[in-house]
Amino acid sequence: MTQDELKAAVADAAIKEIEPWLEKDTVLGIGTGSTANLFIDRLGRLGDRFQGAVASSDASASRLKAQGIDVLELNSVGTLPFYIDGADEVNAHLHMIKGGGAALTREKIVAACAERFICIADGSKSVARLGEFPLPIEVIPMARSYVARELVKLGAEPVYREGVVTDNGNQIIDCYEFMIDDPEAMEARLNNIVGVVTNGLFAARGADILLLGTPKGVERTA
Ligand code: ABF
Repeated sequence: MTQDELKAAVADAAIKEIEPWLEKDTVLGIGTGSTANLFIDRLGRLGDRFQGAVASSDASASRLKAQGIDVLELNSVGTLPFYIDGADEVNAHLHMIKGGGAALTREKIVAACAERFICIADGSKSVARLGEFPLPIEVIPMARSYVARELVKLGAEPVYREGVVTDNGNQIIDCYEFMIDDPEAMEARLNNIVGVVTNGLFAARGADILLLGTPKGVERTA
């Protein structure tokens, strides 16, 4: 199976996962990226079964609207029953690295409001130890060099993602050569650097359900 077929399989599995829970007033949290896009494309046919969705990026909001799904402001809704999103890496504890698409801040905010986070990913995203994928950090532009120096002290090789401006008007630094032994501790430590808006470790609030696409089928871990 190709990687795209594996992504499609987990998007189908996520639809099956949420479908029994949909009610007229349900608002879903929806992530960003190619796997989330495949999920959005399948969500359209269920559009009359739930109220709408909160999106973690402008790109996902546009795609949801194209499927006829109402996009709501997070501040106008309460707790979301589900947040469905992809990941760049996920470990056995369902801790993740996210943010390859630069949407990490809104992803973390929407995930925080969700009762259950469903991570949908093809098997290549499953790792024993997080960090092979460069960890993204969203920073306030004027703090970029300061934050980069602090990241070097932690052992990372920070690289400014040139030309990228986040939906929040900030910049991204990617941390290379930064293998992470204790994701929860590192997430908190990175949050403490002044000028960091969000780091791409999703460990304090990891996934609750992982749907992983493998050639043998979709593996479900909860
Ligand atoms: C979002 O999309 C990001 O947090 C992550 O960077 C990325 C995964 O993308 P894809 O599904 O295209 O691999 O979930």
